[in-house]
Amino acid sequence: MATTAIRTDSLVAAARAAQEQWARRSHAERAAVLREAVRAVRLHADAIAATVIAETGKPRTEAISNELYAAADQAQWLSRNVERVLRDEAIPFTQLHLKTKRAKLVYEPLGVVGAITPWNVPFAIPFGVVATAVAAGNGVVLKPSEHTPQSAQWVQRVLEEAGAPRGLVQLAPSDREGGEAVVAEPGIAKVFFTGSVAVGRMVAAAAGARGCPVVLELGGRDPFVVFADADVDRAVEGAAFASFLNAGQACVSAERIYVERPLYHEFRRRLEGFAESIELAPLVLTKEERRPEVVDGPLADEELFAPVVAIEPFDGEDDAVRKANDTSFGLGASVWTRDAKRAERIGRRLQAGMVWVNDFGYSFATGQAPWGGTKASGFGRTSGRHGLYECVQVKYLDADRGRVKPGWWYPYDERTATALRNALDVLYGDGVERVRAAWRYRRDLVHLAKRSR
Ligand code: TXE
Repeated sequence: MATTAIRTDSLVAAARAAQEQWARRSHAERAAVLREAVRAVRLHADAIAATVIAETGKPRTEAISNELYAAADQAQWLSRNVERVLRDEAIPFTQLHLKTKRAKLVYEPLGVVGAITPWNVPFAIPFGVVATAVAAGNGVVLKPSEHTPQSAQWVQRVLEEAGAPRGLVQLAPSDREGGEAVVAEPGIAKVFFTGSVAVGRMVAAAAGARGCPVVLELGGRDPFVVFADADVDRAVEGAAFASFLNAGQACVSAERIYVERPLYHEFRRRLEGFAESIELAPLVLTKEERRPEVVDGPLADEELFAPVVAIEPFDGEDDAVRKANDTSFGLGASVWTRDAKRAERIGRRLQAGMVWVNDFGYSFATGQAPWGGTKASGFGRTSGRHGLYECVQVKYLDADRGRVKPGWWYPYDERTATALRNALDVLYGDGVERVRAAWRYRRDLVHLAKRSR
């Protein structure tokens, strides 16, 4: 622990040294680095995919679609949008008594942040968190999973090759103690944790003990709700993909399928048939060879993280929503129906951070979509403008020339208190009521105006 703690301290110091000059670069200069990062991801695409496959064994298709596409899209979106999202924002003043005010919101980097990431998506998840934090002007100490340290090295290499200052992205020792040290390190301004609920809560408690904010991207038990009017071919293939992608080792994998009763038996039979055609990679940590399994629901309210999906029928929209929400988790969800109004109606009722319609999970590989959950699945967001907002602190910056003195300053007296009371009806009254108050209290307004000189 002592060794890790010393290294973490020096990692933070090195990241801060780079971050101080990085924070002075313009949004446009930072965006240019993110644009270069897209090129670097493509340049090293095959090597990155090979590293991910070597460390996780995932199929090449998933190493490309779920890792490279997600990273390239994240960097491209950041390069095109970081300036728009984080540029200074003028505050409009419509209040009569503040019409001489000028102020703006400025979005300031946090300094050096910590990222702690899991083994199941070992390049795209750390890349997305780190690229967003860097785009916002921060330095990052990345603590990858102990099972996939090589994939994480590509994150540092791609961003440095793209022009991020050397040292801006530091790699912490990948063991558990490395994670604990990042959380405990006073120089870490915020921790972005992606992982299991149990560890996420420990991290949040440890960070909270020193007043350090966190974003928690935790586990899920996603519902997959199929109405009888759905496109059955698409829903069956979608269910297979959502349930067995990465051999079920995906935070948003479908773990509960609910099918409207008239379609239930046909859907289950076809899903089981389709599942027989799917070859799965061995589980990452145990190397266990598993076949896709469709079992009777409901199961216990625990994240399965395996190629197993529970299926059961439902009767009507309320029953579907009740069953889908009957879990402590709330990460993703999907609704399958040809009725767009119903899809939105159900989607609004599902307790989840992300609801896909006649599709699953694709927004992970889109830079514009926020990613994250609710309930036990965590809080805060990575990706998109909400992900950028998590990486800054917003400051209200005034710019008053000091020519008008507020009427409510000292000296206090009854005359002024009464004038202020009456001015309330003038400033916040509606329509005619406001005009009448202005006439009735015109001497009070003159009194306040004289005090403001
Ligand atoms: O998680 P763990 P894993 C979730 C997924 C599943 C888990 C799988 O749902 O629950 O991640 O990944 C480090 N202090 N998501 O097994 O064990 C550990 O070394 C500090 C959700 O890796 O929680 C690793 O780097 N750090 C996600 C990281 O924490 C500690 C998408 C996660 O480890 C630590 C993908 C400690 N005490 C997977 N103990 C989403 N919601 O988007 C361990 N670590």
